[in-house]
Amino acid sequence: MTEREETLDLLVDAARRFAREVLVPAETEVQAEGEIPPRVVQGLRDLGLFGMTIPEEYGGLGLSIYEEVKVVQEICYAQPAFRSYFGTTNGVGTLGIINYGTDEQKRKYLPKLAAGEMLASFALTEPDSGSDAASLVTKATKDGNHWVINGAKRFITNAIHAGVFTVFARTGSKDSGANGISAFLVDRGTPGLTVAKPYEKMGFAGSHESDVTFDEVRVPASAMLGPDGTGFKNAMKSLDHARIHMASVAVGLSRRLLDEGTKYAVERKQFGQPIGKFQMIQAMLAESQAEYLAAKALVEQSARDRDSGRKTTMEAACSKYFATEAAGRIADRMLQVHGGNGYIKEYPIERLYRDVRLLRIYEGTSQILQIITAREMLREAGL
Ligand code: COS
Repeated sequence: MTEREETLDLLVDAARRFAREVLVPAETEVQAEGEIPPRVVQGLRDLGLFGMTIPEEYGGLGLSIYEEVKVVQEICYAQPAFRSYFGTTNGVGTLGIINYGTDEQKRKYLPKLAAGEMLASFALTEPDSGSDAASLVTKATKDGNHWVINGAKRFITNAIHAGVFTVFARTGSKDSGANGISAFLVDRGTPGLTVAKPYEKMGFAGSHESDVTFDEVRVPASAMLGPDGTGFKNAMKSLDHARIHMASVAVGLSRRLLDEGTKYAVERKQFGQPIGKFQMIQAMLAESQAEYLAAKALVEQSARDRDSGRKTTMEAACSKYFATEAAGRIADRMLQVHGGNGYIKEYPIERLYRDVRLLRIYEGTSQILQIITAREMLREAGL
């Protein structure tokens, strides 16, 4: 075993213990309060999780994607809102800075983000631009040595906490499509930037998603991230990485769902014996276990492929599609194993079932991921 593998083992083990000993016991408190308690946030900081993907020279852990998905699976044994708190800082909110940032931009933001002193948000989605990301209408207009941003963003995770937003805005003409979009780093507190009250959602209590509006928001030319017109590619590249991460969220949660279902099948007695003795319950457990193992293998292999430098747009789309759809089926079966008890709030399965529903929607719906997969396949075949 290399030194790096040993270090990863230690981190994975620490994440596993933290999830089981601190996060899972805090779940009901988070449901009641709608907030991640400060002691938990500090624990996430102490583990270095805000800087997982940030290079070591900027204070992060500099994990490979394979290493990242191993850690995320462990953390997501607990409800996924805990991961959301540090997720945007590791994922879409920061990957653009790592991939496209100037030295100055990296030095300004990455050390604070890695330490968890500042959170990052990714502002792509708009009220009329969701799956069709290239249709966004938020506009950035050049004014001397500044850009002036006007528009509205929707469902921005961690917006109420973020110190910096990666904002995608149109710098080209109205009909410039994907190549007329640029990315900007906009600091919290910039005049004209307003964050609305978080939405009330079906699940994911403790994770906050808000609308963000830009009313004549002036940023210096140095706030542009990457060259003019490269914002869409920047966003897609970040999503290629983030979708593998998100697939590992589904794998971690699937493990938890399976453990809850199996435990219940052992404890619950009907017809004079534990329900786990019945073959119909066993079939639900076995089918779910097979899907969990398949999703885990796919996600870890996709991460290794991306680490090797290959373009993994298709693998990322397949991973998120398969792992999140499987997690949905596993949640449904494990709730069924619980019978009526699965439908009441006393058992964690009720809220995990609601949480898992979002995974098939955000960072690319299952249908968009199928389109991306088929497009890549057909392109390779010459269409
Ligand atoms: N990596 C790098 N570049 C990419 C890319 C990727 N994964 N995907 C697309 N591009 C490039 C293309 O190569 C093209 O560049 P050229 O014009 O130089 O050839 C450009 O970006 C436009 O690509 P495309 O024509 O594929 O754009 P579409 O509008 O057809 O994109 C999809 C459609 C569905 C891929 C895109 O809109 C998408 O991913 N939507 C989902 C958005 C999403 O996940 N939202 C969730 C909220 S964000 S948390």
